[in-house]
Amino acid sequence: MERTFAIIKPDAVTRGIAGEILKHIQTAGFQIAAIKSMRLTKAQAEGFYAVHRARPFFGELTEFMSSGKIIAMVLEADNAIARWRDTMGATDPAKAAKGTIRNSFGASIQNNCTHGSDAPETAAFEIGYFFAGYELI
Ligand code: 3AN
Repeated sequence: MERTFAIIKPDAVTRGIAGEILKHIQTAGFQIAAIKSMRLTKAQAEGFYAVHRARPFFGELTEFMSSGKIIAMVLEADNAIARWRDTMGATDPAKAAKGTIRNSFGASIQNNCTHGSDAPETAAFEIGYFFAGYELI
């Protein structure tokens, strides 16, 4: 069993489609090992996306991620990191495969409904950024 970190982003929560995305997650065979709803401050969003600090969209991205509530999750499955990225689809919803979350619900590269860790090291950092050890028992 592998763990990955996932977010239902503010665009999806605001549109009231978090339930549909959770259903998609469960149908795809993930166990939800931990889940919480919260609103990030700008500084917390900047810390989370620190690897993207030099990118031109960093300000816009962290504004967006702190613009409303998110749902943060730890997902568990065999090969969870790659499987969750396949379930989400490509970053750009227009390029995401049919049936993926981003293709079904995403509006733009920024407003693409979900986040997923891209490697074991990022999963470890991201899970630790959002969840304490006692929340993951
Ligand atoms: P992914 O989330 O698919 O791993 P990354 O890591 O390249 O994609 O980008 C992180 C987040 O930054 C994306 N989920 C998206 O919201 C945002 N993003 C990526 N590229 C752009 C862009 N060109 N313009 C605006 N936002 C972007």
